[in-house]
This record gives sequence, structure tokens and C-alpha cells, in this order.
Amino acid sequence: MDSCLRALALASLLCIANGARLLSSNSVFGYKSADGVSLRDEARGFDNFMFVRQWPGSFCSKHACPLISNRGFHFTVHGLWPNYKDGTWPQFCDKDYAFDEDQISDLLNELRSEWPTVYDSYEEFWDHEWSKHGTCALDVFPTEHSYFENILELHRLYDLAAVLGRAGIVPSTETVYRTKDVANAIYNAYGVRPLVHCYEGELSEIWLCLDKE
Ligand code: U2P
Repeated sequence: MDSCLRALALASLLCIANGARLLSSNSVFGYKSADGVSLRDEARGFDNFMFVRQWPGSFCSKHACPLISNRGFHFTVHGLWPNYKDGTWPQFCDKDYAFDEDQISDLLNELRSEWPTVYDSYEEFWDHEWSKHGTCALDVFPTEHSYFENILELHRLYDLAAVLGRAGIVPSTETVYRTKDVANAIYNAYGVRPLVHCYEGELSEIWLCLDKE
């Protein structure tokens, strides 16, 4: 279990880039929000994305999670977050571009299974992720639909369960895996170091840095 905590101390984080070119490095402890910036103030744009997947099983073994199927034994999307190299990030960049579920009606079935919330409202979760992060990525994803659609595609492309499965790391309530082995399996597949986060000593999230392309 302490191996899980040790993973948070990973000093460097490299981005998945076109042609496997490795980009920047950031310290996970450096993260803080650049509160209240508007898109206009952020003319410099952002530097890369943090692609965050969750493993709801750890949280949902202790909480009700009414919308999570299969006991949460499935990697799901938390979000795709624009980030700056200095470890800060923009948020809530366009308060006029409100989340509208009708814009993504063709994606809802997949979103419900691949981007569910551990709480009790899908819409609140998607609204939050769009308003906080999606509105800061309009130069890459100019519409709400393109943001959600592309994230689902990235989720299929970077299939964590497949990568871990190939390294013999499979869902279990009994086997304990070393965080180092989880991180190495992902590093061997993609050539970048992920951040592995835990909830009360169990896997909660895997963060991958992606470049803007
Ligand atoms: O890590 C705790 C919460 O901080 C927000 N976060 C963290 C790193 C980052 O690069 N960007 C960012 O927004 C996340 O908040 P949320 O999107 O869940 O509101 C993260 O859960």
C-alpha cells in the first residue's frame, strides 16, 4: 500500500507526443489553479493536457456509487485538463459557453458507461468537467461535442486495462500490485511516466500527460 503512496512522489511527468516525442516535465506537487482566468486573458494558451482516468472500484467499495456498473472494476474517464508547464492550469475560461446535454445526445450511451460519476448525477459531472476544463481547450476542441467525442476516442486509444493486462496486472480484490509495476507497464507501452494516485491505499486514478496535438 505504501508503494501506492510513493508513486505520488514521482518527480517527472513526460507527455505523450506525436511520434513519441517526449515533452515537458512537471512536479505533481506543483499543481495549483490559476483561478478566475478568462480565455481572453489566456492568449498564451496552455501547454499540454492531463488525461485523467479513474478506477471507481476503490472508492465504490466504500460508497454507494449508484451509477457505477460492474463494481467499478473498469477504468473510466475523469477528464482532460489543459495545463501549463509551470504546474498551474486555467479553469472556467468561458462562462458564456454553458454545458448543454442536447449537444452530445449521440454520445450519451458511451458517456454513461465510460464517463460515469461516482456520485449521483451524470449531467452535473459532465457540466463541471466541460465548464472547468473544456472551455479552456477551445483552441483544440472548438465545440462541446468535439471535446467529449475526442476524449472518448482517446480513452479507447489509450486502453489502460489492455496495457496492464498484458503486463499481468488484472483486476482483483486480493492480489496487491506494486505501484512501480503499474507505472512501468504504462511506461513500457507509451514511453511516458504516468502519475498513479490512490484512495485510502488503493488505486484511484491514472494521469497521463498528452501534448496538444
Ligand atoms: O487533484 C485534485 C483536483 O484538482 C483539479 N485539478 C488537478 C490538477 C490539474 O492539472 N487540474 C485540475 O483541475 C481536479 O479538479 P476537478 O476537475 O475534479 O474539479 C482534481 O480532481
